[in-house]
Formats: sequence, structure tokens, C-alpha cells
Amino acid sequence: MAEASMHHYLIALGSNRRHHRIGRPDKVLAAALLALAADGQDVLAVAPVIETPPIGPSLRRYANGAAIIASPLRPDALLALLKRLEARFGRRRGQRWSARTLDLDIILWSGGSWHSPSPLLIVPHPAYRTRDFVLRPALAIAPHWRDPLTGLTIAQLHHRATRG
Ligand code: A4P
Ligand code: MG
Repeated sequence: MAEASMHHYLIALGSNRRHHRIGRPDKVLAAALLALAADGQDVLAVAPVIETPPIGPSLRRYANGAAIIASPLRPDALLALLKRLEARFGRRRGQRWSARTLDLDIILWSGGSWHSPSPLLIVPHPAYRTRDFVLRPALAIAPHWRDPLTGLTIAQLHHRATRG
């Protein structure tokens, strides 16, 4: 695959439910990255997994992580792959924000912005700029990646989100 046709993505990973075979949420994230690689995605960098208090109605703590991948897939095709992975890891559809075995979000894309209605996909992820559980792992691997909408780097967004 020619390098020119590769896309780079910042992916956020979250889990707050054990997998019956894989085990704890942090192990689920590690297994998800192995599965992504097995599916042909080039995993270039992986952030240390952190444990975070839940935002929203779920009561369980989360394991959160982030990765940079290189992929020949466009954002819509990558989203389809991520949804298949979530399903394979036993994610239950339905209630929004319910406890989940695996949540995979596309945060940033080397191509800039992407908007499509069906399947619904918005990149950069509309909510990530104020979320410590996304920005903290992202800071470890992509501090200089610039958000195309605000022009701010991950390091700047993280600083802004945490200065209180
Ligand atoms: N979608 C649109 N844009 C994107 C994108 N950039 N990446 C669409 C991925 N998906 C995107 O998401 C619903 C639909 O959003 C997708 O089918 C896709 O078409 P979902 O993951 O199926 O549903 P959800 O996760 O329940 O809703 P949502 O709005 O994605 O929730 P969030 O924002 O992911 O929040 N607290 C902690 N500490 N850590 C967490 O990881 N996560 C959430 C979920 C809440 N609180 C948390 C955490
Ligand atoms: Mg999601």
C-alpha cells in the first residue's frame, strides 16, 4: 500500500464492563488493539490505559485508552470496522451511555473534518475537546496533533480542559 493513500487516525477506547473470557476492562482494551491489528490496521502508538470515573449515568469506572493507527480505510469504512469489533466484543446496543464492554470512537483524522449522516459520523468527535478521559490518553501519544476546528493541539486542549 502506497504511503500516500494511508490515513492516520486517533482512536479513543473505553470499557466499563468485564468480558466473560478476556476479563477486566483494561484487558479488553489490549485485546481490542490486537484485534484491530489482526484486521489489517497498523497500530503505530498506544497510550497507557487509565482508570477514570464515569461521566453520565453509568456507575462503573472506565478503563480508557487511545491509539494512533495508519489505515487504507476512509473514515466511513473505518467506522464500520470499529462497529464490527464492538459487536464482536459483546457490546450491547440500545441504551445510550449504558455500561459497555467496548466503545471505539474516531477522534481525529489526518484528512481533517468528516461529516456524514448515514451512518452518522462526525470527525473530529464532537465531544472530545472537554473530556479528560479522551484527552489524557491522547496527550501521551499525540500532544502536537492539531484539532482542525479550533486550531488547538491536544496538549492545548488538555491544558484548557484541566486548568479548572
Ligand atoms: N458517531 C458519530 N461520530 C462518531 C465518531 N467520531 N466516532 C456515531 C465514533 N462514532 C461516531 O455511538 C453512537 C453513534 O455515534 C455511532 O453508531 C456512530 O454512528 P455509540 O458509541 O454507538 O453510542 P454511545 O457511545 O452510547 O454514545 P456516544 O454519544 O458515542 O457516547 P460517548 O460520547 O462515546 O460517551 N466516562 C468515562 N470515564 N469514560 C468513557 O469512555 N464514555 C461514555 C460514552 C460516557 N462516559 C464515559 C465514557
Ligand atoms: Mg461511542
